Amino acid sequence: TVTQYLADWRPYPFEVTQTRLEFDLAPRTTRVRSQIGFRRKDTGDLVLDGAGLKTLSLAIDGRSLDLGLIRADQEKLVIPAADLPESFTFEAEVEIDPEANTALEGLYLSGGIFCTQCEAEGFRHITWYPDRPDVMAPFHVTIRSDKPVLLSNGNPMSNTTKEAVWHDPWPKPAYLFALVAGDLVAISDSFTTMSGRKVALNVWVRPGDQDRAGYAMESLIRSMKWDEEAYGREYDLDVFNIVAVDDFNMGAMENKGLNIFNSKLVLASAETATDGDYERIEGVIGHEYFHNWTGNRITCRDWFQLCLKEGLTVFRDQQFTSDMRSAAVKRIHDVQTLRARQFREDAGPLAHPPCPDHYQEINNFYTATVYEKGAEVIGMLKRLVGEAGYRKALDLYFDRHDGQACTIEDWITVFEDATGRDLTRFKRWYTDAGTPRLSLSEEWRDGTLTLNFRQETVPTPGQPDKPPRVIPIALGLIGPNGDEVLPTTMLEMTWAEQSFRFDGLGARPVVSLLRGFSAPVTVSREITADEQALLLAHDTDPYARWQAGHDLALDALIARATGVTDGAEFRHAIGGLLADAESDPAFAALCLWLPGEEEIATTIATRGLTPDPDAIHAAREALARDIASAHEQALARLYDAMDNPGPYRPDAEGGARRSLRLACLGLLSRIDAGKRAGTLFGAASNMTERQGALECLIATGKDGDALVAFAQEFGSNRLVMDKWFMVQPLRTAPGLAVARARELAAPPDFDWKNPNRFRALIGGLTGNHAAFHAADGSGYGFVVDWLMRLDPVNPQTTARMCSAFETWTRYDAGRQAHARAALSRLAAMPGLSRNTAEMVTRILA
Ligand code: B3K
Ligand code: ZN
Repeated sequence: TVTQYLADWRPYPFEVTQTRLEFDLAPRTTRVRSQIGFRRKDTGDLVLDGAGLKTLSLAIDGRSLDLGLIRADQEKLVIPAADLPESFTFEAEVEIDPEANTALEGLYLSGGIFCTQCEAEGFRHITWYPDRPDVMAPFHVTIRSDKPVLLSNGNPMSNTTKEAVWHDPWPKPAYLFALVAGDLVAISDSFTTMSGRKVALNVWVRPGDQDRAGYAMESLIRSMKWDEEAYGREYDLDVFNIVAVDDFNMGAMENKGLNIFNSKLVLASAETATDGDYERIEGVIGHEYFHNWTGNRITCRDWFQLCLKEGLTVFRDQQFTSDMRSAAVKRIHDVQTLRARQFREDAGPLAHPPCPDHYQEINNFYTATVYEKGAEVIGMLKRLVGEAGYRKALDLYFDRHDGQACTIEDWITVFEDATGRDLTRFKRWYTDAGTPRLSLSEEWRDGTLTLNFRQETVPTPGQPDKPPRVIPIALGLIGPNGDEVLPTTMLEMTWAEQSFRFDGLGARPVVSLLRGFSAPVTVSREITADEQALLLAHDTDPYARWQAGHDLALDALIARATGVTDGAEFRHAIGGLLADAESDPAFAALCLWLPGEEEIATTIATRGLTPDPDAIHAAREALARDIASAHEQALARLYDAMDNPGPYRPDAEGGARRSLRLACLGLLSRIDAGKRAGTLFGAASNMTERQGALECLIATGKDGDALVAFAQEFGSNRLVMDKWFMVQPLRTAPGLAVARARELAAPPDFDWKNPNRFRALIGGLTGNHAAFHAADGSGYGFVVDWLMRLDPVNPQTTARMCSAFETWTRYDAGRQAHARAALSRLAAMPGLSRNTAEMVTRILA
């Protein structure tokens, strides 16, 4: 395996003036003819990438080239500089086999639909090309096929039966190329941009799925409007196409003018999709659309800069969702995801900075760190330069870099130039891995509160030294009577230790720390349960309020799991919360969902102890039961009050009521033997409540009839059946879950080559903390068996799922031995893909 280093990046010595492609599609033998115009910019050979191609002919300006120039082992074609004029046309004819392409990279078939996935390095599976993001060119594409709908990037030029021609005038790198050919139908609409251009919009789905594509279309229109209003960015082609396919390695892809989506992020109806599904659809439609400016018009110079487009585009989709729904709820959700996925990554063997400087397989770096931490870093930048500074910087970014392939360095420079700030030290957030730990100690004397902060980041793989970072600390002060005595104030910490003083205070206040989660750090501070309860009751910052309740719950759970005391304070605090729940159902729901077992384990590990998955599970169950018994009446009353009469609407208000209802149901199920869940499962007319009730029934072991009924009703809908495959391993009591997963994995229903189905079942089990980490190693063994089966078929999805093991060293010796044995078995598999090999090696290192 070859490691790629940022330090080795060199500009490509040629410019591509025009790319012409002709496809004759056939499942086993697709012909691709290319004509690529090159112009020399610098000295050097012409090096092209190609992988798994059957090359039929190569030529320069019509002169045939010797096929011996192909270095198949390196997946390169090298044409010596001496054989090349200043400007020339390179031509190739190759044959590829889409049907055999189970890796879903390049051109492949998904249920009879030809489609492509080229990011990061898929285009080299289609034809010979400089497959790197800094080589940009306009594309001219001809597709010949019997399929009725033939699509590519850009604008349609001509479209006769069996042949379509597309032209994309905007220079783009090959990773943004896309082609689709299939028996598809569209729901169509249009959008008039702010300068008055009318754009045709289509969402293409399989015949029969049209009635579930409406929400995707509405989301697209909202995204286009929002990007004009919030960023002044307008769409730039005559058409915008979205296509839904069933087999896809991730969520969706921002190909220029032709976004390709995993069908689960397009198709939704009240009966088949949950509130969470709707919110994700809106967010991802937005995300891919926003890439048109942040990713496509301005792209990345190399893949080390991936977070230039991903961090920024995630940040933009987060802003979009907060504007469309509830900003407070969105922020809390984002913090939850960041902690669950990114902090965990940052604390283990896979830790890497948002801007890594080396990799073996770039597809392994589409991570929570590059995406979610990349977005947090932009949030901090925005806090530091302020709303107006941010807007100015972004305008300059689009102005200065439109049409270019850029670096993080360019991005930071734009902020420096627009605001006059020196951001040299801030850049560490991009280059340093690890989550800083922020400690606070307080001194109180004569009306003066002194806050002493310390920051520290523990070493991560390859980065032993961690200099201090610039940390924006937003805080407020809450007086003992609940009044806010200091509104949100932004402190800027730049040193390892730093103190801040607040004078003239009457009584000692409680610090509402890290408001809005102003920096991605962990916090350690002395705070009593009473002070947390005060913040939970009175903090004016919704995130900080929620965090106070959450910390109270976490402390209660950890005390139980490690055998200390019980969480009486949290139980009491819940009482106050329930009394006031109807005024803000979304907030109450967020507080009622107890911290998950994985988060409890992480927190215990951070405190230097060894988490015991069984004890954690038992503690969480016991606390939930206690809360349910102590507040049964209030919970039951709220559960009834949060009924949603009238037609289902996937908006924030309805979603808030349903999530509170389900949070109450989850607690009540622990003491009513699943009675309410059974009733709701039978009566609910929307999937949110349906699935919520089903999960409760599975957890209480009362699921037999419901699962049969569910499968009968939805057996022919693969997206809904993915839920059926997911909730069983996820919610079954830990002692029974592995056996259940094994049963579900038996043929013929487990269509494991479909990534959604594989992730549903195997990912469902890895999400069941105490089951995956079963003391006898059965969870690890089962998962590795399946990873070994999938790897030869689909390396990308296999490699991603290896991250389930990234926490293995924090458990006890017995579990570690089982995990090591399972991982070693995977590592030793003959023919292991480069993707999975890199992941396992890093995890075992
Ligand atoms: N850019 C794609 C992800 C491509 C992943 C390649 N393994 C989707 C997105 O982030 O919008
Ligand atoms: Zn993206």
